[in-house]
Amino acid sequence: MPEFDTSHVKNIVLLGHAGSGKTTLAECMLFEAGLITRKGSIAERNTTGDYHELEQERGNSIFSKLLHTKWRGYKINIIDTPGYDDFSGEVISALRVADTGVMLINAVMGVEVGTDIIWEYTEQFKTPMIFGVNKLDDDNADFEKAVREAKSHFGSNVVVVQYPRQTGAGFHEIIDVLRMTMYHFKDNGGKPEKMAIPEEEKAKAEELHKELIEAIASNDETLMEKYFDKGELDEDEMKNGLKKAMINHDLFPLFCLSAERNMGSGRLMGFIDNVCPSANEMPPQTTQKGDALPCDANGPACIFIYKTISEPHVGELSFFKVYSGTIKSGMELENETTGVTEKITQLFLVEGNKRTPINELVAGDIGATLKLKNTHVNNTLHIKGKNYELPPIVFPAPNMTVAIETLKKGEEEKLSQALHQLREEDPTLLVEVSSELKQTLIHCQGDMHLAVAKWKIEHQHKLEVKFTKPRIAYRETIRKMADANYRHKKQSGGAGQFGEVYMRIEPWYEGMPEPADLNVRGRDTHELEWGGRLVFYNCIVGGAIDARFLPSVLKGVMEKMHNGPLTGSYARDIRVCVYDGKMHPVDSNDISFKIAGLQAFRQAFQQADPQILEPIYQLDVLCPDDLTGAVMGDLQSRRAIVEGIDSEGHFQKVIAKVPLAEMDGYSSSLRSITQGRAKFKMAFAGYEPVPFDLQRKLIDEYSKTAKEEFA
Ligand SMILES: Nc1nc2c(ncn2[C@@H]2O[C@H](COP(=O)(O)OP(=O)(O)O)[C@@H](O)[C@H]2O)c(=O)[nH]1
Ligand SMILES: [Mg+2]
Repeated sequence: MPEFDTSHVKNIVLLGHAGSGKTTLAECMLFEAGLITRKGSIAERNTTGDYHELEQERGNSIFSKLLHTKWRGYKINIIDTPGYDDFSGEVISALRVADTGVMLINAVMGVEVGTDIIWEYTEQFKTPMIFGVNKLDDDNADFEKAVREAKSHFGSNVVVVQYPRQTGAGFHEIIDVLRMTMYHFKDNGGKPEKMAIPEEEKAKAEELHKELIEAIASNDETLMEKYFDKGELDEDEMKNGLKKAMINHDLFPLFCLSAERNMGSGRLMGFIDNVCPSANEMPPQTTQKGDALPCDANGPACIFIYKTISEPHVGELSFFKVYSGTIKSGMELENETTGVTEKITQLFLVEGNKRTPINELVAGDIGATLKLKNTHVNNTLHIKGKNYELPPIVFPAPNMTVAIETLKKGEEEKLSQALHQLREEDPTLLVEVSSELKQTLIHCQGDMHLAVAKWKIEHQHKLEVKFTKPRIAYRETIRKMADANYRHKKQSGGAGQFGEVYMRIEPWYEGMPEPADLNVRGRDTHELEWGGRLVFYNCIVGGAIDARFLPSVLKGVMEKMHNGPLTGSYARDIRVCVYDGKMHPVDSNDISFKIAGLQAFRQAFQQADPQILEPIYQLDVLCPDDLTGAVMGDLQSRRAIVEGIDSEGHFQKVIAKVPLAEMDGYSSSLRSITQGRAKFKMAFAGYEPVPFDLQRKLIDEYSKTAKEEFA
């Protein structure tokens, strides 16, 4: 028998801006439940959550951590998450499997940008949410302001369940307006003493109690009737009403905490046990095919992998949630995504970096197994004979790209293995080996994310690397029509070479008319793998060149399209008409016509008002109102075109088009201009001509480095 059945398992995710106290609160929850005998702290670098060497070095969370606690007959799985937007992939995957979010608000700071950003994700998942106003022991804490801001940012559905009698050093009492009780804590927190609400607080407590009841009743007709009849709801009615409203994302109860002084976490856990939904009280998960998969321990076994780690002192683990059935060690499961059968040899309960073997896990629970060979994040595994596939976690697109290389030569293969491993653990980090740019690129979320990748490569893979600027994938094209002819002739001993080609080139565009003065005898359209087209016309009259030489001419043109005449970049959107030429009865051959084709094309290109194109990105920057000026000023220095400003929630959204070449280091520079209060998204928009000066500069740089292909 499992120790906890499905309805006694609660999955919560701790959320909030960095520094709001999530990791400290998790530590309280473990300590209060007696799972750890000493409460660790961030200052002493010994919390259960922030066990990773790098987290202890930096003093804040970077990875999401699975922990669990037991409170009054319930198991609470806790996923502690990092607060910085660079690590939002960890938050999103945690939200995918959690059934309730606990959002901490720092009572000193109020609602911060991280709170807002994370809130957006919780809205996508419609996760039932609780607020915890933390750090009420701080002398600068302002509870009323935190509540005001929470209501203004997240709506009047934020309802106060508790308020502090006093904040700052004197924070010892929490007044609970659901239970109409006061909790009094000793200096070092722990189990509070329950007391009657003192006379001078009664009016305020009554008023908040009424507000809470009305909020609950207004979301439920039956309760509304009862409330009208009796003028009151009892505790069970309130709990049930709250549970329903939380599941529907209609009410967000707010609690009081001092995680540092260990006050308030017991009551919060009691509320999680009794009011927050278990997985089987949430709407059933639907498969990709649209079938509902009820969260039932007796159903067919089905799990979803939400995270993988590979750490020296912890091992290689895959974390999963059981969506249906009961998973037992030794079970064989089919991976719907990769098609392989995997044996679950060991199941674990996880406590930060400690793992305890267990025999089984029921539907709704979260646990880990030794990393399965062909199983990755986002895979669904199920018993034989089913075809369940659960919707994948959609990770955020990258915001920043750098090129990476090893300091020592000959370690390329080791680097590629290290990057493969990094990618396996972190789906928000993308690796691209670009044959065009001849660079290995890392696409990531921001500079902090990159620093973590570098740390892992250096410490876990023992490789020294450096990051460099990624080259820009320029394109070349032409802006007017030009003609050229080229005769290739070589007659030095042995067999000679001869080929002559006349060619016209023009900018190609959709729907362009056929050439009026040429006799078109054949046409090929080549969709170029790097974008755009090459359209190749045979307009030869009177058999001036044999048709069998035309593929060689095309080959020569294509070679130059690959390696554009201006900067060696790919060329695009050109129509080539070959309309005349000469052959030699003996010396003409494929190579001669390829060379003639290439050189004629190169000459024509230079005459055709050639233009370098650069990649342009659509950029959206979200920032608070007071920062739009600074954000736009900075964008102007990057050749950006600001297209408008919109408001989005509590943010202003600056919308711009900006050349990729100007976006190097944008992540850190935006962070420093806005003190981390802004975020941005970028997406490729298209190619645009570079300004004249830049074109000159690029051509000069290229001509210094380019070697002539033909002596
Ligand atoms: N005064 C006070 N400090 C706290 C409280 N909770 C956390 N802290 C401190 O705030 C800092 C950030 O806490 P941490 O748990 O790492 O926050 P996280 O980034 O949300 O995980 C640490 O220095 C904690 O010691 C609290 O209730 N009161
Ligand atoms: Mg933390």
